[in-house]
Amino acid sequence: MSKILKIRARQVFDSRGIPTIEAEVHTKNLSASAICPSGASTGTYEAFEKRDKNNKKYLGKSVFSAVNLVKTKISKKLRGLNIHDQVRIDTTLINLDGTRQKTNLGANAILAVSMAVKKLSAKIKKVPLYKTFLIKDSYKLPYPLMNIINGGAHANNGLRIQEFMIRPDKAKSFSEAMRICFIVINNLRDLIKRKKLSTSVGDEGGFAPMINSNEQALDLVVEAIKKSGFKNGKDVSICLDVAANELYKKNKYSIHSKKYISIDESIKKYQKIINKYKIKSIEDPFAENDWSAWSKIMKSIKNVQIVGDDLYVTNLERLKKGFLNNSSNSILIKLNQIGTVSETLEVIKFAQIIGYKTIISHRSGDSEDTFIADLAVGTNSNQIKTGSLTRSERVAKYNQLLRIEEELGKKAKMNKI
Ligand code: 2PG
Ligand code: MG
Repeated sequence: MSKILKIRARQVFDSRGIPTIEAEVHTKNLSASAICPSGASTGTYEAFEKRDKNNKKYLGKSVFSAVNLVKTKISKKLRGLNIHDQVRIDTTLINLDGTRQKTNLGANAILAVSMAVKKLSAKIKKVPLYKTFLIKDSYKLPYPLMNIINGGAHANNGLRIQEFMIRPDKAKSFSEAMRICFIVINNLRDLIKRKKLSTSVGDEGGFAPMINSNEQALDLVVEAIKKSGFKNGKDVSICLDVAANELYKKNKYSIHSKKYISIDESIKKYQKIINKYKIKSIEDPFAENDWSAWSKIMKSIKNVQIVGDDLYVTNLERLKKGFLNNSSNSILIKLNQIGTVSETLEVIKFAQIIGYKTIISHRSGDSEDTFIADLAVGTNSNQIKTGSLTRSERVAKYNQLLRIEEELGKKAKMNKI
């Protein structure tokens, strides 16, 4: 048994230049560290992110109090525990905090420690991280959902939908999936250039041209897929994250234009773009509390992956409610929405039992930490959403998946979409 000796922590920065926390867990001879990510379009029911609201030196965004809690209270409490007993460690953290949304210690403090513990346990056992989650053999690689045009809260271009993604459905291997996305993205860059629009990128590495209609963005993506020699809806599919929390007011939505319209009208418009652009997946089509809208869209739209992100916030209780309500057929998984590795794994297990697709996701504020790449393989998750093929914090996850693919060699199989 290897016992936890101490835990260090420090304030570092995420990919948006905003402070975040890095925890470093030590046993006698070894240590491992992890960095907590952070979202922009967050759900109300997410676990609490602790920031020093009154510290004006960092515009209220520093995380020094969370860092201190790790170095003092958390380090003291976990000292002596078996590094390989992740459930006991996470339960100790949950109890030490004692609140529903982890408001005392902050989910950022707790998660950084929880992830670092997991990494150190793997390091001590001398096994790759992906081999320490749920799957013991037959590892499968996830299909990438690449966010190639950024809008909503991730860009300032006026696009209502937050993420326009591509998924290389026909790829036979992960490296082939990367190649397909690479070609489409390069063609998209040329198209945007030719239209004399900016090729600068948003928070998740996708282009953020100054256009403001969803259809304009969708036309660009379709054209890029075609120009690359692929068939839209067959070789490559278009997937969306609407992030509808941001587009909701008094039972109405402004998803398709600036005008707020009813749920029924919104569904009709969804149906139209699904048919026209052969869209295969829609995340957060409606707001986090609008359960009836979710079951309505599930009833009226078939053969489309409906993904709950802000709806579930990687929370087992909310997932159970969604299952009973027939809200979706898929769930987005974000570690920091719930705050510990163990709780995240519980949610993934349950989702897979009820037949939901699991999609492991980054946050818009992310880092060089590649934990989620291993998590996706180690849980046989169907897809991974981690931005475009630009910005190192996004590419780092894809590169880690390429390493895992290489290590698995002939055994590396793609998952079901
Ligand atoms: C989302 C995420 C990640 P954020 O809505 O799915 O793409 O965005 O991290 O800003 O919540
Ligand atoms: Mg989302």
